[in-house]
Amino acid sequence: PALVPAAQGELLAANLAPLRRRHNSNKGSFGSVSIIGGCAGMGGAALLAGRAALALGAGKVRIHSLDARLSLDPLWPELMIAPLGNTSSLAADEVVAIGPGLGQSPQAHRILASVLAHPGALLLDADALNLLAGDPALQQQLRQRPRPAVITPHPAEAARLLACSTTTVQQDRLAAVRRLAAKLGVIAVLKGAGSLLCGPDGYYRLCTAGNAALASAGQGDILSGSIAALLAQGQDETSAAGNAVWLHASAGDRYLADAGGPIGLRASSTLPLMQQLLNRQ
Ligand code: NPW
Ligand code: AMP
Ligand code: MG
Repeated sequence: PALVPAAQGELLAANLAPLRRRHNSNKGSFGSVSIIGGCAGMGGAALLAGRAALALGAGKVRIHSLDARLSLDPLWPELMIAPLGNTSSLAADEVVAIGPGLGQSPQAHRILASVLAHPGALLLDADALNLLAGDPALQQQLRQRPRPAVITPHPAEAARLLACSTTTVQQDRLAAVRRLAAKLGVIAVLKGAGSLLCGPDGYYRLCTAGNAALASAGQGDILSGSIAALLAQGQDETSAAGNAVWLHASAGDRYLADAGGPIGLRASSTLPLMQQLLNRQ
């Protein structure tokens, strides 16, 4: 068991049983995900998040890319890719993950402001968090959401949101994640060695799995898509974030054991390891 309440000491294993599938289910049973990101030069981040959402079982995945040239993932043609339109095209019940490769342009800022009003499940990562850090009005909008969003900052993104240094975040990671969850009214995941999850009510858990094999470009984008997939399959925000963190970290541990060391795990190659863990539960 790798998700433990950090203080109380009671052990909690990841709970993936609700993801088992009925024999007569169909793709509509497993929800829709929209990934918003992928500006010029960072299309890969949105593709990684989209691939992760598909790989972890979302029924349908669409990438809304800021780069109009990105229209197909030839290796994963199952992914739908549309140029960024307006957010009225998002269905109320779909899961929206915004941020991977989003950039911080005025267009990105505008789309983030309108996406914060999305009534369905919402995840903010990467540049969505950087934009949020610079705009108290967006933070207020986030706090007022009836359904709390999930945010997944790495330590530098957390520091920007808290207006402190990365060192301060890392010196007391639990205090940092608690402050983030309370300040923004969200379920916050503070990523890095020993990822921490904290809800706005102060509930928190520590992930003891994971290792430096995961310290490579795109791993955060994989985590975002994975959380979105579990949300699309009906898990609540805390369960989806906790289970995806556990699957991702444990896939890193599986790689370390199989490869005999932490070097060389590409973010894309984490997905089959996560699929195995998910299906064998
Ligand atoms: P250092 O170097 O230690 O001072 P940024 P980003 C720190 C997209 N991507 N513990 C560390 O600082 C993303 O989606 C696109 C401590 C590090 O150098 C974003 O939209 C890809 N410190 C955009 O790029 C693949 C830690 O933060 C700095 C830490 C920018 O995101 C890559 C980097 O943070 C990427 O996902 C830790 N555990 N982790 C693509 N293929 O298209 C991070 N830091 O400046 O926010 O940049 O994370 O690369
Ligand atoms: P990002 O920095 O957004 O690409 O996210 C990196 C992902 O890899 C997060 O899920 C981190 O928790 C994970 N990760 C990176 N380095 C480590 C590490 N040394 N130990 C455990 N997990 C890590
Ligand atoms: Mg990231």
